[in-house]
Amino acid sequence: MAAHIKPLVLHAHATGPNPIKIAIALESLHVPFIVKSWDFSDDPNTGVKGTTFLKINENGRVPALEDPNTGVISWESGACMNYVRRVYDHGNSIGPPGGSAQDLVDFEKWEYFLLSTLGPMTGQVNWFRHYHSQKNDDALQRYVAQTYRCYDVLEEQLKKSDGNSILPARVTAVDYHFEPWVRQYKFAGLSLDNYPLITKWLGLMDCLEEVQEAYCKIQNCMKK
Ligand SMILES: N[C@@H](CCC(=O)N[C@@H](CS)C(=O)NCC(=O)O)C(=O)O
Repeated sequence: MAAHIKPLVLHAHATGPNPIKIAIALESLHVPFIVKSWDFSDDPNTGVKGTTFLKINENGRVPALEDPNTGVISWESGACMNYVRRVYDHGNSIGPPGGSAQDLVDFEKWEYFLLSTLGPMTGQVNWFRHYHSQKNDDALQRYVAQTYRCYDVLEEQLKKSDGNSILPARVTAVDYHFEPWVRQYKFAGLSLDNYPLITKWLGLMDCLEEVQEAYCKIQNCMKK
């Protein structure tokens, strides 16, 4: 990517999976960016629910992405990802591999499946397992079952590429959306024992340079 691009600002959190997707995409496209770290509090200066951050994203969640080259501010990881693709993926290296109406829908359906279903179900598992103030086993079991149901759907889809990528043709931004959420399976108390293709896919994803660089950048930032 051309050196004249001013670094974008990715607003992130130490462990939250949603900002990592955007870091992976930016790394993949060689778009320069810096990471600004927030906590989940309402502290006016450091928290996503504080006055400073709410001026960037009134929904009080990361990621948010500021682009000084265009003046555009995006939030919601799906909107951030699609902004990055529209503005910086000139060669369509991470977008839909084909141009037919079906190709575009195939890209979007898997993207939305992660954004609306696998991600939120896993998030609820994490919430009821680790953070909810009272034990609520019914809720936990409900979200565990829903997340495994999503894993079943993903495992089936991965048969089309023998576990190499979610869309059969090649790795795309869809894989970037899924990676940080599936990577959390152990933290969520889940098992991949019944999912050999998800296991293979996750191993391949973790070897990608853009994935390694993205985690490294976010973690380095957090150490500062
Ligand atoms: N649908 C949003 C979800 C964003 C989200 O929930 N981000 C988490 C971090 S991964 C967050 O900011 N949580 C703060 C909180 O729950 O207070 C997206 O895809 O960007």
